[in-house]
Amino acid sequence: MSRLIVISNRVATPDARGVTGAQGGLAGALTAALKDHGGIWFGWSGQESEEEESVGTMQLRRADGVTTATIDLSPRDVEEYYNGYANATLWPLFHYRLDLTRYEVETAKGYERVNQHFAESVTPLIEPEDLVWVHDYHLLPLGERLRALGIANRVGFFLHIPWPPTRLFVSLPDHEELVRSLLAYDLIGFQTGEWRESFLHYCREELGAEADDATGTIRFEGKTVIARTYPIGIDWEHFQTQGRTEEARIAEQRLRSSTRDRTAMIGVDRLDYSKGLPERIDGIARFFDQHPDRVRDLVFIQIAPPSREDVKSYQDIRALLEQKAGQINGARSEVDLVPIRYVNRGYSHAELFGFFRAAKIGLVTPLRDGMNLVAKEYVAAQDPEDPGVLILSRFAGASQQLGAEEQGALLVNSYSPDDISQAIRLALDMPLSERKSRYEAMVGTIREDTVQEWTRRFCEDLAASR
Ligand code: ADQ
Repeated sequence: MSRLIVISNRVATPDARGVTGAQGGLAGALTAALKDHGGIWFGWSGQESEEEESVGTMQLRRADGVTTATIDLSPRDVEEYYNGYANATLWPLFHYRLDLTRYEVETAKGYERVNQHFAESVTPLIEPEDLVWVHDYHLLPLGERLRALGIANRVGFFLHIPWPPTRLFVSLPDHEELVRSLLAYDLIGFQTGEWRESFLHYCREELGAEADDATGTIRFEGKTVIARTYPIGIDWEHFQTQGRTEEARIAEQRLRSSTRDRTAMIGVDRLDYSKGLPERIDGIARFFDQHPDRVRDLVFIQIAPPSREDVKSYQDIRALLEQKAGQINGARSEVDLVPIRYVNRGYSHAELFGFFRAAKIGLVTPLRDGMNLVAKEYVAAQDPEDPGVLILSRFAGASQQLGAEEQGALLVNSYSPDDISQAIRLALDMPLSERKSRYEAMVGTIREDTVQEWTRRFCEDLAASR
């Protein structure tokens, strides 16, 4: 078996592994794949160096059978590449938020510079037979940079977020250059058919490439690339193990005893405008307006740890959310009742399991999301004999797997307060038999299409890509 070189913006170093966040399942799965294949995980350490320029000092560490290699970035690189082009240009644009997308020549240059720096740093670590797997929007042009440095290996790329429709994507000044650079990969993976379709559409319409929908084969200027879908899943076994811990039991108990005879409804998200949090609060407010007699039936718990706090749009969303939650609580609270609990911190997966289990409604309403693993975790934490109801945005990649007609999740238009309000009412009143049948329609794919399966499929296809 070939060795595997994983390259991503951040690396789950041994001491940070499995703490919280997307890192949890993904880090576990990539670590397992690295153990099987042997190899190295390369990326940014998360540290800023003292130097003006990012210099090539690399930290190599080996623990639990996995080698990680990290570099520090200069403050300027962090500002231009990470806070700038990645998170203030590509992230909003790829989540269809042209209104928040900033186009700055300086940050675009910083992005190019750091990709070049990544390529130069990782190249000496790559051996001729290695499989190279690059992750996410921070590193779109990395494949081309590696090729320019003589890397002839099979190199694959996976995009964790949506690919935007062509009409939006062309607003990026260097859209063509970026896509041309992507065609240096052998295999490009997307979360869903919708994002893959948008990418093929761009290649066909804007580049004049030959792109076959059925096979995903793109031919352009003598190059052949394959675009496929690999919907990411959760680490089912690990999550269930977490669910059996004392920590999970205590968390479940805490939530149950503090909500008593009310139905707990839960939202768990990184604090990010793509997650539709203010719109969600508007939906809940609409529910209370339409059903004032039911204010006492429901407690909404929103867990949202801050993220990317150096980016202005993230500071704005936080302020807006606090204001909206405050308004409803001001208008609807009683001495013994606060309808919305808004918690600004992260929890372990064991605790989240407990909270999900105690909450009879899971409210997952992003405005746009590559996949959304919280939706899958919510279902995975339910008691099969008395499962809760998942309300899921039709704009999350996960809706394509979990939201078949009249089955699985209750799908909503996350921009519509009326839609959210109606789904909450349906969920509150849903009989056990329907809750069970909807749960059963979702749980099979979540149990089977795990993050391990996702890793295995991608690596297998990459190995077979030439
Ligand atoms: P994210 O945008 O971070 O990921 P998501 O898929 O929901 O979104 O993953 C979040 C992870 O973080 C989940 O495992 C969740 O449990 C965890 N998490 C969230 N809030 C937490 C909290 N308060 N405490 C602890 N853990 C918390 C990006 C894309 C997604 C895509 C993933 C994986 O935006 O669309 O599904 O990558 O590819």
